[in-house]
Amino acid sequence: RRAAIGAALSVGVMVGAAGSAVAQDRMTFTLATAGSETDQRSVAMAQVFAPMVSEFADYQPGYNATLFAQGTELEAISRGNLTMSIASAQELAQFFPEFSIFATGYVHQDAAHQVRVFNDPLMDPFKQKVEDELGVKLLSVMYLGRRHVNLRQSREELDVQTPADLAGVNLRMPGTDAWQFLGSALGASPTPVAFTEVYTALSTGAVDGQDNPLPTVVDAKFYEVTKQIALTSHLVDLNYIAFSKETWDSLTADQQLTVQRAADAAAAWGRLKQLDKENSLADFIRSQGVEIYTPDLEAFRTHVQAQYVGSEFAAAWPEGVLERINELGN
Ligand code: KDO
Repeated sequence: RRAAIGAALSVGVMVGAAGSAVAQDRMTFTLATAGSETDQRSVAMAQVFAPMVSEFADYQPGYNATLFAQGTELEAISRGNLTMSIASAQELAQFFPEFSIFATGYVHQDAAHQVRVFNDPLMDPFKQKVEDELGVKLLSVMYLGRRHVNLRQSREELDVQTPADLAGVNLRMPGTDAWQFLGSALGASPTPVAFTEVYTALSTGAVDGQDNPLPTVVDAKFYEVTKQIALTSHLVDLNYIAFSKETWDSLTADQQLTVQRAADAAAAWGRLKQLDKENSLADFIRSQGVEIYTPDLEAFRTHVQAQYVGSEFAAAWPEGVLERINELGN
């Protein structure tokens, strides 16, 4: 009986919102990502998010940056041309420099730490600002994984133990300031290349290497065009499920709750899948002729962290936030 009343009420709301006697038009949630269809975040959205919102919305993903170029998605949402994206902290830092704290090397410790940080009140002013000034709601945090240095050179040609070993290495990093800074902080010479161009850049030798988590190395087949991975774990990388505030405001309270739950469920499902892949893919990559080894992590951590101290990035971090993030760690 409760359910029947609930259904009647929501039909009533829909009729009211549509301003006519017929049921409200279905909505379309369009998502743009540079990721592939088989990327676990894409799979999570298609298999978990989409069915959960299917009562009132059709989910329409555009993969491989076919809808919008990598890094332009947030602006597209802001302008009302896109509903959703899988946004990075580095992209948000283009608008709000303080977001670089979440894009800084060796800050997040693992997937669980990312979730604790995202759900902590420390995030509230960050989320609020993005909502107020960009018209974008950050619904949930997705796990991309531990980024490592993946090179064309064999280990015999270049054994990466410390940042000094990356001197002069032309390392592809995504194209924003925060990413490029991280590349320099690792000791390399960073070059911006869009994700969809990385395979070609590696195969032609336009770059010496790239950095991404193991599941991405497999999904994008970077193992075909590289010879080694130094497990630097320099960034435990995340993405936010970004959603148009305008679309959000047009939803009923019930629909908002459903969208929020669907985003959280997709993020949780994708996180487990990605962690699982991360833990099991090394053997496959090795079988493809790529050497995987652990460099001097202390040397990398110390060097990378030292580059951020006193940097223009650190100057934008609100007081106490780094300390709070560290408190939420292990
Ligand atoms: C990349 O360009 O290396 C990166 O991993 C950056 C991430 O923030 C994310 O956007 C990702 O690409 C794309 O979704 C493709 O996997």
